[in-house]
Amino acid sequence: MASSAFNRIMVTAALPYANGPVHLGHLAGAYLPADLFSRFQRMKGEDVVFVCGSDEMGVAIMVRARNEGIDPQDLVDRYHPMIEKAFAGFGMSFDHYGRTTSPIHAETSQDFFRTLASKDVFALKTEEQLYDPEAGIFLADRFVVGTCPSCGNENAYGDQCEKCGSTLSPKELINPRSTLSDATPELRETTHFYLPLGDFQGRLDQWISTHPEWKPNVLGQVRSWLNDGLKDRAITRDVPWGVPVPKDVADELGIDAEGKVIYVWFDAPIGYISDTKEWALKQGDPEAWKPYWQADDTRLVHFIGKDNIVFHCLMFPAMLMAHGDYTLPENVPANEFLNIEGEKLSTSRGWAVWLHEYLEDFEPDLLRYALATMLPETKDADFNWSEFQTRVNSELADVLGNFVNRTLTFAARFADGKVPELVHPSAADTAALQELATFPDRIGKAYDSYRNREAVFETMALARLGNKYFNDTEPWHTRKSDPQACANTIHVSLQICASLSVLMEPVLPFSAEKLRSMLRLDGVRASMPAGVQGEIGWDQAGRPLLSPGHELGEPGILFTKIEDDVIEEQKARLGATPEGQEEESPHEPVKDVITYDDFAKLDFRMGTIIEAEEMPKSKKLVKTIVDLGFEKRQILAGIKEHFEPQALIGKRVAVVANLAPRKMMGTESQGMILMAEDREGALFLMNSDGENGSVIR
Ligand code: B3M
Ligand code: ZN
Repeated sequence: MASSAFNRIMVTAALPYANGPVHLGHLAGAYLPADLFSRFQRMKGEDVVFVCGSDEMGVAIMVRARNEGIDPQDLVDRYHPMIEKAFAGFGMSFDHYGRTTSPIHAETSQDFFRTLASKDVFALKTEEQLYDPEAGIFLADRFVVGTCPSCGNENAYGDQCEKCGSTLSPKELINPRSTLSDATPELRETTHFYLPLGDFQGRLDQWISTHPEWKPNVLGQVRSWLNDGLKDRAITRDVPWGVPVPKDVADELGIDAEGKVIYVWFDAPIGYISDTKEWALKQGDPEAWKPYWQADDTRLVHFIGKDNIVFHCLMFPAMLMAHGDYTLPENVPANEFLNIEGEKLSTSRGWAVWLHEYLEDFEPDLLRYALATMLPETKDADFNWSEFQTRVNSELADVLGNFVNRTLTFAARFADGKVPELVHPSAADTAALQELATFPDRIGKAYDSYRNREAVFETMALARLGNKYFNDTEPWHTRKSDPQACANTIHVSLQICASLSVLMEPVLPFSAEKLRSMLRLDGVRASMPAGVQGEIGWDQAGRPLLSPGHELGEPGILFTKIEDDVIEEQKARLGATPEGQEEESPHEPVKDVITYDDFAKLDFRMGTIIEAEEMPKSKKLVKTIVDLGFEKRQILAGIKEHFEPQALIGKRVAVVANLAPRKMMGTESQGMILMAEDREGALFLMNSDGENGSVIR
């Protein structure tokens, strides 16, 4: 096995963007596979560090925050803890989960950038880009709208016209305007740093060819990029959110660093290194990260989804090569995509299973197991709730749970709750124990080579073996006819249970622990970081782990079956607005900028509603009389669905006092009552202590 040449394993899982909660697709693409691998390797006794963190930089975060009318920092502060919690709930065994807004990350990325600059790796290119003179920033593609040159759509984006689908560059737009200020953007010169990937083509090609064992889906993509020829990639951006380009580097090259940040796909993979540094600090050994990244005997493995292949197999390796101090990934076992109920996952349509929501309804192990059997390892795969139910009911409950339960119940009733001695084993007993001995290797080989579906299938095969053996030896008969044979069945079955409690640990960590407590089996090596270094590890799990006479714990139920209506409810949720995400609905965009003179034309006053009644025949209107101090006004307000007219009397309100009067349903309205409308459409009055007639400005 390749791992013998390595003395430590560095595992990374793609850093999720902190612009939304994590869902099933995330889990299937990178996190579950990475966790299965890390837990297995720790049980094997390998020295593993597994890191991940939130990706908090990048234009996507900035745009999302802008749409919500909040600061990017507030956006990531909302989602980072939510993501971290969902991962913890699923038992992701990270040694560290960081975030790319951390100071260590800024420093690490800037140092990396600086080193590459000092080695003259970067190319510089000066080009004209659209600049918003009012907002004072260069405009990312999505911040420019204008008329599409192909179809005349007046609201085409700088990168694409959503009407006719043509791909555009911001410069092609007719009458371009900035979405930030509505100003007409000007072309300004800006200089960007480029990573000349073409210069690395030969080395990358050569390196990739030393890895024929990589997954075909990964090699396929990489080969096609290489065949097309690698091109220079801009690795800086002129946007107000990101890791700043180091000023010293820019100064030396005579470039204005102001407003220039490092492109998110340059800093994000460096995030893995930053996370490892933070882990090392936590260990009290700040230098401890180094061998994991820089020693030749480190096995570096990146777990990602297929959309990240080019970055992890070409761009980041080129950066690592250029730097010179780093080791290259040993494998990048990318997964394909996971569909849900036969349809492409879509967060905007609510066609997703949110991890935090799942955890409110089910145990994490059930999904870990079911999903592991459906992972998109070689091609896109489909998750569906019925299959989830089948996996849980007919495999976890009927096979694994049932075997454990009947063994432990038999031991409690007919062996005094102790492990009986094995005396004169039958051929069946010996055969079962011999086969048991082969499982650590069978399951382990699959995990080690990223074949998780197979590993999980083999794990269940051990439970099947147990069940079959139990059935074949018929302890319910031998109990009377041949008590020693019955004792032997209980003995062997208990040994299989004990082995299972170790070998099922990567995929079913929570249930494995439950099972060990039913068996009162101690001394098992932990699969979590910094756990117990028990003497029973993966390689010991094939031999009898329980000594005769050992006292067992209470038998219990490992898995409960899931009823149909529970599954129906989950299916019905797909496509609906995700629960707990109401705060996600966007704030209304801020309207076009007005001048002070525009504003000064409006006359707002405080008033008190002194009369209010329903307008006959109107569904919406309430007729009010508002006392403005200097006069009383009749004002119609479309608020009947929100307020009981009676309840409005005496309420203080803000009024637009100089709105031209207009008739509604034959009745004149002489102004307008101002209200705050929240994102759910609820209305609130605007109150103040100022006397009636007070001017609001
Ligand atoms: N955040 C993209 C993604 O979530 C990106 C991954 C970074 S890994 C260094 O697909
Ligand atoms: Zn168009």
